Amino acid sequence: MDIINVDYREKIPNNVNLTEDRRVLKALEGWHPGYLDWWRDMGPEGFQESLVYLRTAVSVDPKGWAKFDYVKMPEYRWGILLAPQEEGRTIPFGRHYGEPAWQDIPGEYRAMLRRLVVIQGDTEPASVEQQRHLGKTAPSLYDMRNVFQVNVEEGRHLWAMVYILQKYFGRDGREEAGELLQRRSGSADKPRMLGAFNEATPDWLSFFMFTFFTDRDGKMQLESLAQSGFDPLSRTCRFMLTEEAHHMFVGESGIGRIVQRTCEAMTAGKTDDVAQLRAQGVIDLPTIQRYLNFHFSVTMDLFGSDVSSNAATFYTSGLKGRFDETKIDDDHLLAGATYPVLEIRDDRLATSQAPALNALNEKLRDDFIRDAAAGIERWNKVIEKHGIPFRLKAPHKAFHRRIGPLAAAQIAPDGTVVSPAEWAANADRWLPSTDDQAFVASLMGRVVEPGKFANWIAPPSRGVDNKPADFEYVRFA
Ligand code: BYC
Ligand code: FE
Ligand code: FE
Repeated sequence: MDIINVDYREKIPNNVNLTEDRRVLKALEGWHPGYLDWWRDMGPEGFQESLVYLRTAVSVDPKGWAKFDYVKMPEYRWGILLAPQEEGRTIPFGRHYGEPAWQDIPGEYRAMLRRLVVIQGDTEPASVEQQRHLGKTAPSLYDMRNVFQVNVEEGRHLWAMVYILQKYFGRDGREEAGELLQRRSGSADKPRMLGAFNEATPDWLSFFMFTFFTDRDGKMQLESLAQSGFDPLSRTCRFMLTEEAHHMFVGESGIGRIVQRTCEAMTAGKTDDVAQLRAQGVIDLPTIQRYLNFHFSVTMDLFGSDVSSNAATFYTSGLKGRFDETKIDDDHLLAGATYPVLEIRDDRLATSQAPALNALNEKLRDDFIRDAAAGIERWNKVIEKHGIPFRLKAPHKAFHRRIGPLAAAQIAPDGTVVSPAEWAANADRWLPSTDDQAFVASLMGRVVEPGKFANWIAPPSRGVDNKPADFEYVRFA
């Protein structure tokens, strides 16, 4: 089979020659019904029979890999697509630097790699579970289609990890693949593995913040795993990244449109009075800032502890590299190198130098912050254009942490260590209050007329797949 174009007549579309890999095909076919049960139980509630205008990956050619059509989501073709194998690819970092990339997993690294793949895999269905009620309150058909697009692609990302588990990890892999369908976001007894994926995504402001920040952790982690010496993982992550770009677009443009609408109301009414703006049914900028603070901080935690021996081992072993590894000009071993990390000294944040190998989580967190900052500045451009003296801002990376040494203190958005009493007195200014949440919830109501948008969000500048503004992105059953 052609590596670039995918045969869609097959039950599981793929470019990994599944028809000739009977063992893996059988394992995947055995897993498929459970996946569909999970999708029906935990996927978008109330829209399983609707026709949704979705893109499906039909190739891994960067110039044209997707086709758009109306699909019922349970009939979506979740395929297994790996970026083409690079002739002569070598391991770009760690103690195996320069050796040919592995087509199979070295025995001594199996357990570690399995853990990385399971953690990656676990986040994908978790996000679908978190977003399952959003269709009911979509601000337009365009937005409804976008959340469903994100959902089916996160479903495909789960397939991508399950393929790796079933092909390369034998019985253990099959067990892990089963368990990925058992855990549930927010469950008390079988929660998802990482913190942010057990938080609720109850409204569209949260959804857009999630896709802007948390899907961007997905991007950074996938970029790091795309460097892996284990070539099949690298290739699968490289293709996932093409889809990831759309998820972050949904978040960035979604918040941008909310900010736009709020600024229009502020300009028209010549006011920044929160009560007045809320009475007009738009989301005031300070509330947007508090949601930003929350999603930024839970995403900070996803990078793990600032100093981590796991991270050092993943790197040295050649399993997980750095963001842009091949573009960095150093020894790719980090021998003797150091990296600044934060600690709390005399009730203040202070910097100390850690071995760079152990500080790889912190480095990726910093890379993420730079990547996110550019998007935040694009939101600020909208505010600036309206002549409004307010700027959105990422909080300090130490703010509101639950993971790593900074979790031991209470830290304000500006990075000041505060007492529990000060925290309690200010928490409602720094994070969404119950009042904010109730207000945002009160705005959520479904808008289904083609071309119409809820009052709190501006229309997008262009449609999906160049469709006109009043295109019927979802047809209800
Ligand atoms: N919550 O040594 P440490 C995506 C655990 S998102 C709960 O610092 P390490 C997506 C940690 O597991 C990308 N637990 O950890 C986005 C460890 O547990 P054990 C997902 C946490 O290993 C949107 C212990 O604490 N992919 O794709 O250096 C929609 C000690 O920590 C958390 C990946 O993350 C947390 N936040 O780093 C859909 C890539 N943080 O071993 C999808 C794969 C840490 O003591 N994962 N812990 O039981 C990794 O690279 C690493 O596992 C981590 C953690 C960076 C997550
Ligand atoms: Fe994903
Ligand atoms: Fe994503």
